[in-house]
Amino acid sequence: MSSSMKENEITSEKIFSNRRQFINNFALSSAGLVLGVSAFSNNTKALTKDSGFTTAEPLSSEYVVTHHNNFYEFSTSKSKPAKMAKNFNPGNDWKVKITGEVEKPGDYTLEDILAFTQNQERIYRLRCVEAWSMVIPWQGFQLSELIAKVKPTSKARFIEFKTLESRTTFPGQSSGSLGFNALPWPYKEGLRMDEALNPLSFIATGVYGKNLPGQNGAPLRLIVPWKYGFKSIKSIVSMRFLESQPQNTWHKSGPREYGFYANVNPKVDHPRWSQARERRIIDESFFGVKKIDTQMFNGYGDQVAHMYKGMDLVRNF
Ligand SMILES: Nc1nc2c(c(=O)[nH]1)N[C@H]1C(S)=C(S)[C@@H](COP(=O)(O)O)O[C@H]1N2
Ligand SMILES: [Mo]
Repeated sequence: MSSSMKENEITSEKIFSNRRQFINNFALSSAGLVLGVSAFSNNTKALTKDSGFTTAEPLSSEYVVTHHNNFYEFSTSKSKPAKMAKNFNPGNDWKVKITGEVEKPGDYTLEDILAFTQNQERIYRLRCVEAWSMVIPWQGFQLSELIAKVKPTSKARFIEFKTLESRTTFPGQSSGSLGFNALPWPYKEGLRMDEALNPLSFIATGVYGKNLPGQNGAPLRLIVPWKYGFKSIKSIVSMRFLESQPQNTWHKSGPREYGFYANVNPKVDHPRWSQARERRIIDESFFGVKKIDTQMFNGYGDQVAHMYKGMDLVRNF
């Protein structure tokens, strides 16, 4: 097959994804445009299935996305992070320290990173391990673009991510505030290199067209939509490229309950609750929501199942 043909395929996918973005904005903008959506709906579905970069499902409202959060550095309450993050507005001088098995280690500012990555929108399902979910329009860039820039060595097989550690910014990191330490700080997460390079792996710098608010992990956070929400680490200050699998915070705090892989899997229950179904949160009626079936890999199997071929997903939960 000629390389020009490949190029054509890439171009047409870009056009399609912009078109889908247009469709989704269209769908949001006013009720009068419902007609436009149905005219394209067949197309939207086919493309959704192909790329996973968007979905035709109803979006969770901006209000719930920014007022029902898990961010234990602030608080273990879902509603408090939005209030407590009011003064947490990091800017473009935020630094991400990149170390380990890379040819180009260094302190990269958000401004540097934004200059060599392409801004995109991704509409993803987010499935929390606590069995609730949302559909969220993120803006940001594909993680693989950042990885390509820092040039991992042939030894790099995993990446460890860390969240900012600062008791002044994050009262939840002081044992005094809760009477106990909710988690071992700083919050850490990890991905295998092929997972990190998967086109679905995304770094969000915005949501609903605005800079990421503090409570959602300002100024940049990971989004890995086929994994439980706790993998999508917030307010990242470091990325370490490693030969061996790093420890992740939730696995460390409860190894029987939370694994390293944390792929969404309706057949593998949490020891204390079922993972077969989830509460889809769309608007402020947080608990008056419909329950839906949880999908394997959160519905992203076409994009990610190949990475786990031959792996025991019960043992590697
Ligand atoms: N640093 C950090 N990252 C975190 C968390 C956290 O407490 N601290 N919570 C995780 C969990 S459990 C979920 S479900 C998502 C929630 O993201 P959201 O508040 O933007 O919806 O963030 C994840 N990332
Ligand atoms: Mo979560």
